[in-house]
Amino acid sequence: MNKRAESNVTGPNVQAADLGASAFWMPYTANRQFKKAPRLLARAEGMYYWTADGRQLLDGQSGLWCVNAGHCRPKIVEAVKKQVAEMDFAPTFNMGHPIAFEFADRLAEIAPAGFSKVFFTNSGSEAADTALKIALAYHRVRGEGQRFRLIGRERGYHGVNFGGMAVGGIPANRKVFGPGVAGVDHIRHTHDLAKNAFSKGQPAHGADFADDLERLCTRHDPSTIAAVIVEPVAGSAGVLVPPQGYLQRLREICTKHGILLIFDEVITGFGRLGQPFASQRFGVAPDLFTVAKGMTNGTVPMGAVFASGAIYDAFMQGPEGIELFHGYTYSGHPLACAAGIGTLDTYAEEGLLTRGASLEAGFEKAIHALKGAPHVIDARNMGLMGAVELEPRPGKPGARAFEAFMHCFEAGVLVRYTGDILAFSPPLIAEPAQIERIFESVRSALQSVA
Ligand code: PXG
Ligand code: PLP
Repeated sequence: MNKRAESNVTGPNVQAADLGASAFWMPYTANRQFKKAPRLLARAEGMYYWTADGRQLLDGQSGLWCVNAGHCRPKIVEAVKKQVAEMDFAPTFNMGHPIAFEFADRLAEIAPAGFSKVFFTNSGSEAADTALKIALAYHRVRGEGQRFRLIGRERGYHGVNFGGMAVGGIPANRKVFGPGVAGVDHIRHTHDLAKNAFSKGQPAHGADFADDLERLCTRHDPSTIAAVIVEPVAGSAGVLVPPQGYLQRLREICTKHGILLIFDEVITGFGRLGQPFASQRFGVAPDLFTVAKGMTNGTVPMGAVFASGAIYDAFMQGPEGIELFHGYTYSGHPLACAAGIGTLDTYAEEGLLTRGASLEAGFEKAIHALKGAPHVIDARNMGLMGAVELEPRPGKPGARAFEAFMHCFEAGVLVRYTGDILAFSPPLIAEPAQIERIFESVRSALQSVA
């Protein structure tokens, strides 16, 4: 037996008391609270997890918005096994391996028209920083190096690295980390409960929130702005669906001023909204877009930036030599590429990149049936992405959503909570009855929450 298996700290039947002294500094987690009462997942298949103590959990959040094809799908597992035995790692700096070229071409095939180039990263955070750097370098190589400003949006999430954090707009993710990147500003968010509560799909009011970009253009002079980055539907902040006409308006303003529009599709990409990518669902084309998560079905970490041929060509017309001084040791990692190809095969064989469209009506009905349940002040949805917002308990923000999450967990359903918002993103293989079970479990949880 190896050391790990012998140890009762990391073995499958971890006792609650064992984790207090664990070396694992957990990400985005209340470590002291969690380690006192850990919730450990040990196995997964299809729509389900099993906990370390053997209980089955219906996965209402696709792991962490990433396992779009469900867990441990055979094609993906086989592809990774084969690749790890054949070639574990190979560099992509001044060298190459066929599978990286193959995966990039496969991605370009399913991308919206014009997005013919793919730059590989290892996460959504790295994809966000890469996209921002490409935007800056693109303007520079075209002789517009004065465009240095980057614009994000309030309540946006673009990962945790310095660039993505700077353009991100969730206060807790920024406040203790100093002044960050210079030249960043934010447009306002699009959440307007007073006008749009319980919207089904895109809210009717708020296209004019996009005009906030004109305000920043006036403030800074638009010729200094390199790019605007937004999530087509904000995920981490609690599923904020863009108002009708909003993204079109943002596109028009960017085009008018020569500003690049970047869509962060880390959550919305790979079928979450019933189309392969959100830009197709909304009929609005960005200049660059980022992906991660569903790209490899969460199996091996990977992210990417998709660029239009025109952006790539601008670099190829620049000085000879390395066109972009940027890349990660693991850009195009063979295991991630193998997982990605297995993922695209699975998506294609089962029609998963558009399956969300056929499930959307049932998902919408089930989530909006929670209108009138205790504490519910909003329900919103698009594709297989949804959120239920709760009235905070006075003096205890976040307590109600956490308790509802715990009730669902005890009842065998895994959902996500953030602040007083419960978020839902089941795998795209979900059956209608499983979707109904998720929301039934939320209903009964809310009846138990004071
Ligand atoms: N952009 C977007 C739009 C994301 O949703 C990232 C970038 C960063 O990706 P990485 O792979 O670096 O984590 C994300 C990640 C949540 C939650 O609770 C959301 C994310 C990650 C973890 C939790 O909603 N999104
Ligand atoms: N730090 C040091 C000292 C390195 O040598 C490297 C890469 O060579 C990095 C950081 C960046 O690591 P990665 O390419 O995995 O992002």
